[in-house]
Amino acid sequence: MSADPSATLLINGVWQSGAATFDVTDPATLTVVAQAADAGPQEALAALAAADAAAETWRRTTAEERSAALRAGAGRIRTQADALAALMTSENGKPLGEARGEVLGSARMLEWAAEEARRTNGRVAPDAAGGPGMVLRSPVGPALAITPWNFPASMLVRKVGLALAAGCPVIVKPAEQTPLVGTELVRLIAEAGALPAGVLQSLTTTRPAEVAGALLADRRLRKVSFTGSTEVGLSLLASTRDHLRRTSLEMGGHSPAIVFDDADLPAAAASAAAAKFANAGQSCIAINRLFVHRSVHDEFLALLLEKVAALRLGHGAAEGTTTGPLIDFAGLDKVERHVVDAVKRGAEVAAGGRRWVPGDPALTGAFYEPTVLTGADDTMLISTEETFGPVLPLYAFDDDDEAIERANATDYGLAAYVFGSGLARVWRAVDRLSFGVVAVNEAFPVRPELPFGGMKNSGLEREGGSEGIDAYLESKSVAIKL
Ligand code: TXE
Repeated sequence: MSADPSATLLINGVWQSGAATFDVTDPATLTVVAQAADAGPQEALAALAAADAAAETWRRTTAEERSAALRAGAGRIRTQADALAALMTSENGKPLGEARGEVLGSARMLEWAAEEARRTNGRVAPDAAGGPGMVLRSPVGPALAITPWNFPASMLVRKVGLALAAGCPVIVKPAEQTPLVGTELVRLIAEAGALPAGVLQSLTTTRPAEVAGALLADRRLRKVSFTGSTEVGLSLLASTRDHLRRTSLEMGGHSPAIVFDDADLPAAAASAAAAKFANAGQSCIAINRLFVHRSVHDEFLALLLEKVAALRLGHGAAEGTTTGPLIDFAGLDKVERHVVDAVKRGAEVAAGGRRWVPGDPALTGAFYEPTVLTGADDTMLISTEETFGPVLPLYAFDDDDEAIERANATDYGLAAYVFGSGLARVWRAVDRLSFGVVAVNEAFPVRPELPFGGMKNSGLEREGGSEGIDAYLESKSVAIKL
């Protein structure tokens, strides 16, 4: 990066500050921690021209060279993990330990992409009509990666790794709330891998619709990969009406968890708490609806409440903090609305249920107490909409089919969780749940080796696994007559 810390635009190999800047704030204290460059359509089109010019060079780079570049980037991320985590906490608010875990997870994803870079080979089909057929695979071309604020490192690195591994230049557009760690990751990956100008670029902006709009209107952009709200995701898909292009969407979820009566209850309670309250519940795979078999409901609840009582709100950088603030007050209002609605309709607050009032007057951010509700029913707002906050409603169920049916009763289909020990019973649930990712007795089902993505309104395409790289490759069939 240049000496100017607000030079957060990387365009054609040069770090630039752009015509204007914007403030980046610490969501725990609402103080300004840095400035970032505010790109507009002009910078976006300059980046696209550079990506287009670099596409052939990057495509011709050998798979082995691309793999080595990505591995070098992963190594650099590992050595800088503490600094990257601190940067993430300063703009996102999550506890340092979680931030560090995310950074190291990002390095693992990049290492996976480095391996996959060497496996983009096609295949030879058997002879027909006098000769063999061949399937060649080639990069789709310049890609745009639009990423959210909740996992500002892993979402960005996953897209960058898979795009570069496939041979596509990529322009990243990090969320306006969290431009710093994304920009630093771009710098580390570009430098460590000695990437040619235009292969990896970054655009920070407060005008995402204008910046993305300029790129989407241009047919040189061949791929868009987006993680964020359903509304924006669908608008990106609509933009392909005039310029058909490959589109990957990951648009949130409304994850159910089912706790069978033969589950290891202490382990299930610990996993459920972890899968709900990490990142203050602001995760697309956070458990939003927890179905517990009626015969173990009270015992499970007591175990869960012990875990929740151990959570500590505070500044993410403070020792002992397990739960930071929500990203902003709009997020807090939604959480509050959902809890008030649930209580009005008969749910009971078993823990939390209100804004947190910190002892430290510097903590002016949007804090909400980790909350557990019991007696929830399927009509409450909390049951029908993604809350995106630290609220866990419990629903009692009597038989397995009922639990599975209620779990599937959502337009989302990203992640689901099953806790139980009887293989046949667990397997039946896994088979019948309509979700792209199913966690069995596991709190964190994201692994580089596994495709990640949703069914139904949760998205299109997958990231991770060999499917992740397929999303950046075209196939070309060659029919040969000898
Ligand atoms: O998302 P946005 P927001 C859900 C969650 C959350 C809600 C709103 O429920 O409460 O969405 O969050 C860029 N064209 N998730 O407002 O606006 C934006 O700059 C192109 C789920 O933060 O979708 C950012 O980089 N891009 C989720 C990214 O889109 C646009 C993660 C996400 O922002 C754009 C985050 C436009 N018109 C929120 N408008 C998950 N799946 O984990 C915005 N952006």
